[in-house]
Amino acid sequence: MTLFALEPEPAEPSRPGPDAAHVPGWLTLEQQAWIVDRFHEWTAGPVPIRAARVRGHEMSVKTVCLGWHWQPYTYTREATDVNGARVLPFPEWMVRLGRRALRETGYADAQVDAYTPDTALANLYDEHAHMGMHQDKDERSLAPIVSLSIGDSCTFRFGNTGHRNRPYTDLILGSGDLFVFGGASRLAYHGVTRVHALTAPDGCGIDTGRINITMRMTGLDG
Ligand code: MD6
Ligand code: FE
Repeated sequence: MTLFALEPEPAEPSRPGPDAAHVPGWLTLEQQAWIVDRFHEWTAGPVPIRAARVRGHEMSVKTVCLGWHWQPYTYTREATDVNGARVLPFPEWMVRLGRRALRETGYADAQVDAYTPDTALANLYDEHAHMGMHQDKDERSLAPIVSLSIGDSCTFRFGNTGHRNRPYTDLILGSGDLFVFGGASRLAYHGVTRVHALTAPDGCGIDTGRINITMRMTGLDG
């Protein structure tokens, strides 16, 4: 037996839909903990983390944004529904990470090179939070979305592009997992049905709760 037998297997992506990929354990614990440190900087930043209001109801998930501020149905540079401050810039390291995510899930070189995400939504879930089935369609660009999860695992429901009902696939997004949504899956309905409390691994940087970061290309300029 070599030492390699003791190393975790490099996870194979699973493909729950066309141009969609799930890579369990894509980030190391050290990378996860480093990103959690960045998350705390973002929430201390000019725009505090907040629950967005959708049709008059507060979401159970709290969100802080980078690059562009998302509020239901629009992106702006200033967080006009929070405190009016301009959001933090989109970090260069996240552009590189997004390109690596596309490369490692089989996207063609031209798509990898063209990928320049300019907004990230960092969501914080407590054990009771969830996200209803939705499409991500506030972006003008249909470039892929790259999703990173840290902390407690969740049940992620990945559906179809037509409507929010079956057929869908329920999968577990655990700490360090990568999920990429592009091409024919870019407008698939999806949601988070539940968070699995007390499942965050030691060393990931968060004891309880779940952080999900989605980077996107808005297709906006200015
Ligand atoms: C979440 N994610 O995982 C919520 N959207 O907490 C999303 O809504 C999402 O993970 C588009 C692509 C990937 C995602
Ligand atoms: Fe989404």
